[in-house]
Amino acid sequence: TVNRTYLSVDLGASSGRVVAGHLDDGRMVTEVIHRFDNVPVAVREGGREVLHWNVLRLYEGILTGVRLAARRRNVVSLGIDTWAVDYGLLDADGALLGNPVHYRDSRTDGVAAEVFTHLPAEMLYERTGLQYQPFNTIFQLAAAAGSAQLATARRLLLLPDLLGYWLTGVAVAEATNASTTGLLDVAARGWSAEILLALRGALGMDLGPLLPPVVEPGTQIGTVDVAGLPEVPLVAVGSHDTASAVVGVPGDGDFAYISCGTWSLVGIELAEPVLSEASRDGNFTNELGVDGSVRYLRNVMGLWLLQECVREWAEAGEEIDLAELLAQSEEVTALRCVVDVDDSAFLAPGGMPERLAQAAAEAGEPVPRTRAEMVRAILDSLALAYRRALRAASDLAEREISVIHLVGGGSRNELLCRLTAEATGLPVIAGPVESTALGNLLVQARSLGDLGEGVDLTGLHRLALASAHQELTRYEPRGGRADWDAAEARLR
Ligand code: LFR
Repeated sequence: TVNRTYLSVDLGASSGRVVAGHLDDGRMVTEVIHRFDNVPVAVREGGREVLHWNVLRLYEGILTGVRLAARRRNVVSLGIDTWAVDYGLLDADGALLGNPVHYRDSRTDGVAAEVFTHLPAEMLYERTGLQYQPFNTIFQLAAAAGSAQLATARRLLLLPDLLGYWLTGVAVAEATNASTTGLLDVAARGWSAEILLALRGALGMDLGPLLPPVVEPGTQIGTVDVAGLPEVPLVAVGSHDTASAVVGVPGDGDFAYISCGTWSLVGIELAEPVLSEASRDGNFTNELGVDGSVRYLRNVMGLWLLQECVREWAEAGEEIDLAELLAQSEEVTALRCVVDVDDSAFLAPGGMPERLAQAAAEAGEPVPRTRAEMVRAILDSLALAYRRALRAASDLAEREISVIHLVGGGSRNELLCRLTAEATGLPVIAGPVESTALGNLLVQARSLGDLGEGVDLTGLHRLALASAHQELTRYEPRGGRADWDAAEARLR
């Protein structure tokens, strides 16, 4: 099977990639075939500019990557994952109605509070297990209630499912991503009739007919049917990028994970959801994972804060060398300034250095004076937020955590990894960088029968370890926790 190549498509908030994988001696060997930028575009709609994804550009990047791979390899399957919650609407002819809206667009401002007056937050959490985020699909749809597009729509497809529909003509809703909509019953792993009915009553939105059947990861959705592309099965993977990233964690036993990219998703893998009041208060989510598992985690604002600062500085015409900036930030006094990175004030794009400075001032913290101090404040604050989230996950789910796996692009950030080990008092194993692609590829290989019989989720994690062990770095916790305790107390 050396020549059998699986292709993963992974779209992140700032870039997309097509990664090829093949099995060799019990390992998934990966190669990045094609990378392309993901640049959102603001376009006027009536009175205001709305932030959109450039979805055709993304689709074109996918086509290019698949063509490149097929020229050089024997491609046998394809799987797609992207960020969560966002969707496209199709009309009765199957044509896309408008460009999908970016979850960071302000159309959802104030909408959740309105929805909660009809569908209480407690009821929603009990059914869906989903964290509160202002951009959850349910709130985006409520913001779009009464729009011409929604009135015309006959199908609602989350982004990976939309791209999959374009490739195969088959419309489904993959379960892990559907669990981020706020419309899915977490126990039944299917659409919640109760929530759909309540929405119809309260907002006059009849979403039921728009929603395609839910499929679990591993299902073969259909065959790619696009001129010039190989006619291979499209496999439903954990189409929520975080679900694939968690499959790609090289963990064993009592591990926690931090999937660190634009967001940091901090949590553990569970067999059953935790739907307690305390869990809702802690804003922990029970998003679905592969093989019936639950991803019990919290969204931490992540490297978005750093990316936005760097973007802002670069746009002001400065030469920004991130490696140098990180090296300088190592020299800054530790925990000089910390802010609450989970503040939703940081969600929207633009003006990040000013917003961070303002948050520091309001919290009575010394405002960073240099770029290096700003970067250090971000990394210290992230590590503090990871520590808070992991403690809460452990308490709420009553589970021990003995090691942290930090995967994704952030695993390259040595300072962040070291600070995370220090803040939590736990060893941090960093890598792989492309855990999402790895998790995506492993689910495809298993679906095609290439992993043999009986490989469960634990087995997938072992394969992830076998595949990635050479690129893993271990950070031991050093120093006392007292400084971190004090910083945490300051934030409270
Ligand atoms: C990470 C991620 C998170 C989700 C956020 C928005 O890429 O998918 O899991 O909460 O993006 O979709």
